[in-house]
Amino acid sequence: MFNDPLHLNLSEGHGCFSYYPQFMSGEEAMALFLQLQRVIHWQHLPIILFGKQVLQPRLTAWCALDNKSYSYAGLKMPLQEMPNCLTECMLRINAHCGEAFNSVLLNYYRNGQDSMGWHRDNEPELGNQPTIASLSLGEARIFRIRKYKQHEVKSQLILEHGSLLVMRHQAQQLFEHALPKTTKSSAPRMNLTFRRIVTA
Ligand SMILES: O=C(O)CCC(=O)C(=O)O
Repeated sequence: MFNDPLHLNLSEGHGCFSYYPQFMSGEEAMALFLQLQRVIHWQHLPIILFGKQVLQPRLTAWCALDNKSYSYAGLKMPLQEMPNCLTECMLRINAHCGEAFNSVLLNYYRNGQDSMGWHRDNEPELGNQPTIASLSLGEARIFRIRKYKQHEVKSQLILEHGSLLVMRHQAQQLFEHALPKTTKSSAPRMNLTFRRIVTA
C-alpha cells in the first residue's frame, strides 16, 4: 500500500528515521487538519529553558488514553480527551508501524516564525529506545537532524502535507532534531507525534 520509505542516509543509525511521503492523501490530510483545528484546545504554554520560563514558539496539546501524562522542560502537559478522528488516525498508524501508541503530542505552527528547537524525545515516560511516529499536516516545513552533542547538521528533509516520519531504535540516543523558523512560508502547519507512554 505504501511506497518504500526513504531511509535517511545517516552513516550511523541506519533505520533510525523512515519517511513515508504520502501516508495520507492530500484531501484526507486536509480534512483532518481542519477538524483538529476546530476540536482541539490549542494552548500557548511556557516551558523552562536554561532556568528561565519562556513561551514555546508554537501552540500545543496533549491527548492520551488511560489518562497517561507527559512532561517535558518543566511543563506537565494538560490532558485532553482524544477526539474520535485522532483515535482512528492513531489506530491506523499503530497498524502501519506495528506499535501500540497510546498518546499524541500535537504541535501547531501558526506561521513560519513558529518553530521547535534542537531536542531529543527521551523523557522517562517513553522508555528505552522509543518509536515515535510524526504525521505532518498543512504547510511543508524543513526538519533537521544532527548527531547529539555534535553541532553539524547531518541530514534534513521537507516534511510534506500527509507525510509520516517514523523515528525508531537509537534515534533519540544518537541524534537530536529541530524544526527551524522560516521566512519562506507563512501558512500554518500541524504535527502529530504519536507516542507510547510506558509508565502508569
Ligand atoms: O513538528 C515537527 O515535525 C517536530 C515535532 C517534534 O520534534 C516533537 O514533537 O518532538
